[in-house]
Amino acid sequence: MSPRKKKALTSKTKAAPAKSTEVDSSKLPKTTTKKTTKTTKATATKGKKTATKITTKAKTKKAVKTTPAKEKKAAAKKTTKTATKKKTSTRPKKTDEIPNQAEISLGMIGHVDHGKSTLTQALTGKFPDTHSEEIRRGISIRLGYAETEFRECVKCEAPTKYTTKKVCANCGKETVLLRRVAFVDAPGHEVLMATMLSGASIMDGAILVVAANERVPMPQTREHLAAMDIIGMEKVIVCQNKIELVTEKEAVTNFKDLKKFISTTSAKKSPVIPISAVHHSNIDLLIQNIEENLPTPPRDADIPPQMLIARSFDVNKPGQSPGKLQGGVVGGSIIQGKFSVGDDIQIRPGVRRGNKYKFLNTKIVSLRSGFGELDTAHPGGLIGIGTNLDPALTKSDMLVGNVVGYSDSLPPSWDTLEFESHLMERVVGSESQSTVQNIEMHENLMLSVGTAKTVGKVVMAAKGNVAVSLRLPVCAETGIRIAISRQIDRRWRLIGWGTVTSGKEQRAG
Ligand SMILES: Nc1nc2c(ncn2[C@@H]2O[C@H](COP(=O)(O)OP(=O)(O)OP(=O)(O)O)[C@@H](O)[C@H]2O)c(=O)[nH]1
Ligand SMILES: [Mg+2]
Ligand SMILES: [Zn+2]
Repeated sequence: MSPRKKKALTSKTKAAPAKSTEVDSSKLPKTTTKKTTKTTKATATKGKKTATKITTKAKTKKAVKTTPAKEKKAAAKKTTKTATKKKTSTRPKKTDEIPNQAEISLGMIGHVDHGKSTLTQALTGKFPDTHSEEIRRGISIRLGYAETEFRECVKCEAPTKYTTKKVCANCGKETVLLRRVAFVDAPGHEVLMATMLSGASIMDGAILVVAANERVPMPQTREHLAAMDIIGMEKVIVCQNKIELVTEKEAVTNFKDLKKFISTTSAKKSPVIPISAVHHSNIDLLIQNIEENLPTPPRDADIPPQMLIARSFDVNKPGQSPGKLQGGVVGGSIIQGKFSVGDDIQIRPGVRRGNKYKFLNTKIVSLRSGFGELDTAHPGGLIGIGTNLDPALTKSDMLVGNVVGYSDSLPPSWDTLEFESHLMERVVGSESQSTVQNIEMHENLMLSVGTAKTVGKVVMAAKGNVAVSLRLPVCAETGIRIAISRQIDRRWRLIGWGTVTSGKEQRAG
């Protein structure tokens, strides 16, 4: 599958074009907050037993002690592999060869409360839940985002040599930059599946975080991994987290259960790394595994560029004088090609005018990544594009789900989308795992297409060929994969995927 096809999927909760399906965070069951407290308590009590074991630098070694024997062997094997690999490797790269942006975006996926945001923080130094509602509830609601540098100490051995720090904690030597990496932290709560799917469309690989102190698999462990299956993403590393909360025997049992579970999924070849995100244990081993198993995908800079919008803003302060007003900013992931300052761009499906949508035409005024300003931006991480659009059009994520490109090479925007449907056997995201029923005429489905999500009514359902009349148009190439969700017990559940075949194009606005 082409990278474009592989990545094409999905939607975003905050997407203005999908108000009807938006999750009202105030309706999230409060039990989660309780659960979080419980986990934290467990950390404080059970964790105490091992707290003496896992402190300071001895942490890593001690934590490795709790590592199931099998994995230890695997880790040892990996270490030797790196050592031999190094002879032929061109690394370490020189810092000045590395562009001023992340070169790969990795997703944090998995069941609620299993430690995705904590691991994002351990890897990047930034806790991704920054919104007051997220802090109050102790869960992620939006897609989180953070960037880091993977570095290595040329003096130390693997895995200790892998770090995100500029100075080696082991020997004090300055470390060398390997890669700039971005993390897209998905929320794990079951009602936020659409947001996870939106994030999945901009991931080049993923880390599945699974708590060692819960049974395997929990529903969203299954559902998030199913989403990876759907987009054909095999680049997954599994982290067995909260390892310090369980005994060695429990860790081994949980590890075996985890291996058994992933053996039935596309992550069957994925390494499983025992870690403790709160104690930063085995983070070096995880970085080593990411470096070895999740390489930067090959990119073709010469094909027409496309960016999936994941955020959009008005960066002006209230009361800004009109002369100083800055144009609207859109943030997203470039999935192919490259954009440069000065490019004329189009945004599809654009904005609503009466009962139609109108494409937006504008110019790239500036390009920015978390690492600084750019003249040209390539795939990898989130890129902010400054435009000369009226900022009222971009404020509050209004353009999330849109696609940016050149007017003569953007895919069509569809009012009705036709696709070949492939349904899963079971609704993996629910406890009951009920059987997935066939798609029926007139039923409502939610389609995740790139970062867009759109609800629509089925207007054709024959032998796996389905057409959905969309409430909000979506821009999509034929041949790409989309995720199909159905409302079951008032929750949108992933039921399968579709390959876009054709449709009815958006009426020109
Ligand atoms: N003991 C222990 N607790 C952890 C570990 N990692 C995370 N936690 C705790 O688990 C709880 C949930 O962690 P988060 O990182 O918010 O989990 P999450 O997967 O991002 O949750 P959602 O985004 O809401 O799905 C918090 O109380 C963390 O402190 C760990 O390695 N050990
Ligand atoms: Mg989180
Ligand atoms: Zn060192």
